[in-house]
Amino acid sequence: MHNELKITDMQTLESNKNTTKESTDENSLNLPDFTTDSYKDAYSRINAIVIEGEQEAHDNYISIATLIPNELEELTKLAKMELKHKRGFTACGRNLGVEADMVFAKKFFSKLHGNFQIALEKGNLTTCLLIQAILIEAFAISAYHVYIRVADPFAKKITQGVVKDEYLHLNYGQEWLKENLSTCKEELMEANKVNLPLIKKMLDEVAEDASVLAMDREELMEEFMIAYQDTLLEIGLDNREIARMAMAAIV
Ligand code: PL3
Ligand code: FE2
Ligand code: FE2
Repeated sequence: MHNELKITDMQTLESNKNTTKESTDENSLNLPDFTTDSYKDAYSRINAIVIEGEQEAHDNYISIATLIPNELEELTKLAKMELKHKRGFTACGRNLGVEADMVFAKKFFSKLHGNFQIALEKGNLTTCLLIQAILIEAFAISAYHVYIRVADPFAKKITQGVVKDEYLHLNYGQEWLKENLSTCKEELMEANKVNLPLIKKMLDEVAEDASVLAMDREELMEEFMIAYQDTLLEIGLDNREIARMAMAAIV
């Protein structure tokens, strides 16, 4: 119950923030030219990353269900949303006449994908949830928020729908980790230490292409840290623990 309220509050906050930002952008006509070769070239990689990310997210929720069989129905629901997201972003690329560079995207996710697979094999549910439901979802949320402000009208509408779902996914992981914090804290910290630096690396890797789409690197980092820290606070970690975890990104 408390949880549902929280989602609503967050969305209200976020959408308020977006409205302000968006109207500023539109007023100043600050949107990029979506038809240039340089825009399309950058979009072919960014779009592929998002498509691959949504597909892997689907696969990861299905995999997580093998570790929590009594959550199969809920996790299948989350997984299905990811395929819908994938279809949405595929349409965004098609709409701009861009072919997604899927080879690039597979490589982009490979390290994180590998770590998820190892955790899955070992039955390390906490690590799987941290990677997919916290780190990847917070990354997606930050990217989509920034993208919505500078997207073409077609993609903007689709991304607005998607980002709402991503909060449900983040929330799913958050609630499980909150309920099990006493037994999963150590694994959570360790998994974070290994995987947060990968997210930071991925953000650095995508920054140049993102800037061609008028997405600012600092803004991406800021949005990521907001989603990440909020979630850790909800899980029940204190400020010192959160600071320690966040520090893993800079060392
Ligand atoms: C989980 O539901 C989805 C995971 C996707 C990961 C997305 C990473 C985003 C990288 C930066 C992309 C900017 C957004 C552009 C959208 C076409
Ligand atoms: Fe998604
Ligand atoms: Fe998601």
